[in-house]
Amino acid sequence: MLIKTATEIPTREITDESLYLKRRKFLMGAASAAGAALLPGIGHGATQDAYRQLPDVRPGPFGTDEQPTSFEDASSYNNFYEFGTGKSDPERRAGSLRTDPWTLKVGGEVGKPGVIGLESLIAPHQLEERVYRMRCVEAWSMVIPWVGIPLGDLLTRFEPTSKAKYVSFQTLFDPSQMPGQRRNVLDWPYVEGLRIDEAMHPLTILAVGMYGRVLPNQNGAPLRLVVPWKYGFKGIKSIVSIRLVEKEPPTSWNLSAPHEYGFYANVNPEVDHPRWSQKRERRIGEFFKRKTLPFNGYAEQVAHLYQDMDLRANY
Ligand SMILES: Nc1nc2c(c(=O)[nH]1)N[C@H]1C(S)=C(S)[C@@H](COP(=O)(O)O)O[C@H]1N2
Ligand SMILES: [Mo]
Repeated sequence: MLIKTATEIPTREITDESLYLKRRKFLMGAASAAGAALLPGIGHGATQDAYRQLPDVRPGPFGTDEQPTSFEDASSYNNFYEFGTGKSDPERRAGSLRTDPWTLKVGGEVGKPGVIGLESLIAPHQLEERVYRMRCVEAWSMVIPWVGIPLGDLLTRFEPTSKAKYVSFQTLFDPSQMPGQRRNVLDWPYVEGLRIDEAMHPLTILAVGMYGRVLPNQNGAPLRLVVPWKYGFKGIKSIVSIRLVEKEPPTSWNLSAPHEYGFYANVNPEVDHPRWSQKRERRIGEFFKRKTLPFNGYAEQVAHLYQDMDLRANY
């Protein structure tokens, strides 16, 4: 008989199988949430439970104990120019993005380049929750419980070569799914970059969820970057390609307005944006402004990465 009784199945096999099934489910969840958003009357203001819960998430390091922003605010006040330039456009329009199946291409200066499905990309890793302070260059901030994996752990699997000095990221380009790409508000596709030590830093994560659930499309489903000591625009959404490269890669906001947005984009209350101060910020959901902290409060973890740099010149 080839059919094993339950007691004969080694524990490891059971774990792997159930993990596999749960992971399958989380990706299907992303698809059904996107589907629901296309139905009239659903999608706008969808509550948290419209999104599939992620299994096996453990608390990760570096979390803040500050009060998280409400899910409703975090999923309805967004920047995602692929779906329009207004803050409420992404929630209203991102239902047209298909997130399943999804593949990521990893290439450039790596020993093992590849194209990999989201499921296999995430499967070898333990999902972690990281409650991070986030701050937009427009001087508003949020606290978001992200679910993801350290970017460094993932990059290591592809075996970066000694020439890998930077990491370059690219968002999907498909105007049929991303109607904002029919207008030239940015040079599409959206691109971002990090220096290799920033990318490998344990604070830097690739997020697949928030609030314990799969990412809403408007927040960058199914895979987005989260770098909590930098302005929000570094957090590129709906990533399809990661390349390790030798030279500093172009970044979308620097390309569009080089005097306003630099490559580093570290949160720095001492360096004003040319059109407004960066000294304070409004936490979404609060009335009074609060002081902006250097590196968004993560100086202890990351200031050493920039010790020999003039952060006024390298903004
Ligand atoms: N592809 C893409 N990624 C993007 C953007 C965008 O327009 N397109 N906007 C950025 C900006 S300016 C911010 S503040 C954050 C907002 O992330 P959130 O909507 O999840 O808060 O996403 C960033 N990532
Ligand atoms: Mo932003």
